[in-house]
Amino acid sequence: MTENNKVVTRTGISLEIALLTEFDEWLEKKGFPNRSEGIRYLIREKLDQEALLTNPDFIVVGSLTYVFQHHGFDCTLKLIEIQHDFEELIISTMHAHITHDLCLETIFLKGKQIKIRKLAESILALKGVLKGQLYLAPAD
Ligand code: NI
Repeated sequence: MTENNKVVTRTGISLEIALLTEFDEWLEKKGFPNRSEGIRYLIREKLDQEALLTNPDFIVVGSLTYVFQHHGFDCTLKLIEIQHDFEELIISTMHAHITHDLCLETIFLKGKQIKIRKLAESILALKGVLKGQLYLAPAD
């Protein structure tokens, strides 16, 4: 952390009353103690998101969670094959049998975002994978 990360400065912003009211309601709902914390959070989120979207080599951590049918489509075998193809990105995998037909799996990931997105696309496009979601965050 550089010295600049510790220095706090004040700034003022102008907002329409309606937008500020909406923002205050959001802060209340989310449990932020004050506007500064909420604004800091939103700026950080937006900057991280931009960095994620614009730099393919950005190192991220994340998880891919999906529900799949283990019967038919060779889904289980294909999932294992794909996971081995991308083994350098995978920290661990958790599997739960949620019904007789359905499984829930979460893969914990770390690596270049472009590669992780490719892995996620390969898995979510598989026949038998019913739904899924990728979550990414900066690694540092
Ligand atoms: Ni299962």
